[in-house]
Amino acid sequence: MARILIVSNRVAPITEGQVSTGGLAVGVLDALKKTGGIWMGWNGSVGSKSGDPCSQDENGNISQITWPLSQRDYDTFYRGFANGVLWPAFHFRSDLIHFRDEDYEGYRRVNRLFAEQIQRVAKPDDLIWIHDYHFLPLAQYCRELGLKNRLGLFLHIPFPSPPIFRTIPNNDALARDMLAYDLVGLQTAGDRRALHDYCERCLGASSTDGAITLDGKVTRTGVYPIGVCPEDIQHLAQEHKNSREVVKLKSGLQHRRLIISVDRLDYSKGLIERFRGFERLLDTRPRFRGAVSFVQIAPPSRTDVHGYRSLRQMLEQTSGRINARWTELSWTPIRYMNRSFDRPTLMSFFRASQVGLVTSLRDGMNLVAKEYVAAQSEDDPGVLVLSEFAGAADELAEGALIINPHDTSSMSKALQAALDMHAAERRQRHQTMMQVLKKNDLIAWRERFLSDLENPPSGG
Ligand code: ADQ
Repeated sequence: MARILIVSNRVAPITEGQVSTGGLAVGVLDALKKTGGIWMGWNGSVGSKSGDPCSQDENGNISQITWPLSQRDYDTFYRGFANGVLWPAFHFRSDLIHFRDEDYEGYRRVNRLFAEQIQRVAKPDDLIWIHDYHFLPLAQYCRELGLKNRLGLFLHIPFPSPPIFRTIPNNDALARDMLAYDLVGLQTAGDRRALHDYCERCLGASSTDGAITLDGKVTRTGVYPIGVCPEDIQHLAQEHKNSREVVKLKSGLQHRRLIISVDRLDYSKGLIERFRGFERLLDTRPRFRGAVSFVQIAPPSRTDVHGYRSLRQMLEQTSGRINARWTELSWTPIRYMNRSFDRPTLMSFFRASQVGLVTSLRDGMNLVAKEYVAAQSEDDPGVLVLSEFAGAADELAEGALIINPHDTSSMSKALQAALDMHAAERRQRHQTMMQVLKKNDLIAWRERFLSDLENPPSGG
């Protein structure tokens, strides 16, 4: 197979074979570990000049090439356009769009810089796999520099419906540039349909199931739901089930049942709705008072981006209010922690809990849902309560209890059903979901994408 060159905005440092929080970093690292290759992008620091100094670190079979961003590029490209315009719009929150011309110019400038960095490293046969919404126009800049490599984009987040995509200033230029990729991969069939619809209706492109054609150029599209490595997770969770952190968690619970949620602190994850759903459970079903604890782990992210700070305040207020209302001398209903845990600890927390609660208002996939299922014991598994608006619901609908996170009373009913569910039904549902996770694991995701990128259909 050709050498693989992966480009993502942030290249996370690898310590002891792991990267920090974030679905993309976890997915990319696990995918690269098996094949080896180059991983290029921002090193997370803000320097005086973007792209300089460029450093290279070797980590087993993975070579990481990284550079800083200037303050101006960080403010405009990262904070401004990528996370202040594209992230909210792609999560159907046009109301949170904060557009400024200089941010859009910064977004384009940084995409051009990334194209130059790729040009310096790429060999003619490399497969270039670019990740996420930070780089919608990157292939176009690579082509302008004369790169002939096959270029693929995987979008980790949803693609919004056409009326919402149209709220993004310069949406037509962005979508045209996206079509410079050879392959655009999406998480779900719905995301792909939305991209095709937009290109047909707003750009006048023609489209078939697997391709979009504009001005004679054909761009393939495909659905590649990102997966996890279920055996690795099972193993981690099992191995650490009596770790110091788990013992501490359990001793704090004093044999109470546990509902767990883990997310980056982001408005797309439906955290407020979730707190309200749990509150409704306590309100309407008194037998759970004092008998169930809810642990929410949510490390802050993008604290300097518009909207995130106020969300954090709202969450503190809501959890504080609920706790003030229900706490007893020996029981605190919500334990809300703004911190991250290492992967083995997190997986063993999943295994120690009876319910995994995922309430995204929009989510490309949601790896936490899949990790929760993979971490369970086969004999006595917990139940996944999952939002219909997470991409994972397409695959896990048969085994999870599916909810609409805006419907507080149905969320509390689902929580009750999960907490009361008999072992036989839990095992049945768990088995169903494990079959899907094993079939569509992270390796399958990587191989399907790279094979489609490397082998265009005849004539493509
Ligand atoms: P995210 O929005 O980051 O990912 P998600 O898919 O849930 O969301 O991935 C988060 C990852 O970070 C998981 O692997 C989780 O275990 C880890 N994590 C979260 N909180 C943590 C904590 N407190 N401590 C340690 N680890 C933590 C984006 C898209 C998703 C898509 C992924 C992958 O928004 O929709 O599923 O990319 O494509």
